[in-house]
Amino acid sequence: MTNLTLYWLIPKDRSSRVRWLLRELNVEFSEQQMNASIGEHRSGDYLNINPFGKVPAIVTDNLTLSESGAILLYLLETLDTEHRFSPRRDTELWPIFLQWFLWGLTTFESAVFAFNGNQGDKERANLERFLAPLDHILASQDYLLGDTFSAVDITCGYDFGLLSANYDLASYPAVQAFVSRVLARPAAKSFAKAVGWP
Ligand SMILES: N[C@@H](CCC(=O)N[C@@H](CS)C(=O)NCC(=O)O)C(=O)O
Repeated sequence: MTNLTLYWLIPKDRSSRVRWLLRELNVEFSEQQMNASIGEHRSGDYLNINPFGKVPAIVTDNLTLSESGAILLYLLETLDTEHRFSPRRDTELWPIFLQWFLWGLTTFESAVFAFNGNQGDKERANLERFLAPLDHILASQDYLLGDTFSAVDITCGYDFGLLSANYDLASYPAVQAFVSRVLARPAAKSFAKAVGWP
């Protein structure tokens, strides 16, 4: 893939997922940061890239694509040919990968955003219903798919990074260790810094 440009707004927006995977894949890319304060993403040329005025988006020589999940799946399909970050399609792990991938982009992401937006009892309870079973799962495995890091640890790791800025994970030690493990990866460095992870 040649001449990939990643469009983004602020260091912890969802472009972090894309940047993280691109770095894991060792792909060279350019970045185009837009000025959120003047609404650069909601006007002018960017609306030709994403008419909804949302980031992230990527532009390559022959493709324009938005939605962080779609971009990740596309990058995996085209660049992760050795399946270092996603299982082969003919294995039992593939549907489980999809389950976690979409859980991180929908169910869990909305619980985290709701909690970060309004740290009320209802939002906290909704979040903790996920953290308790997750802690149980991660007590016996290092990553969401098992022993091996994969792109679902990026979709969900992004959510955890955002959450960790507002929520003390100490009551969920296996989750806390997982977050620490994935955010310590060199490819996650700029995102970890943006969310204040030590
Ligand atoms: N489901 C989309 C969500 C995109 C989204 O809401 N992006 C935010 C930044 S993380 C955005 O563009 N906000 C600016 C705005 O809505 O004006 C994805 O995963 O890419």
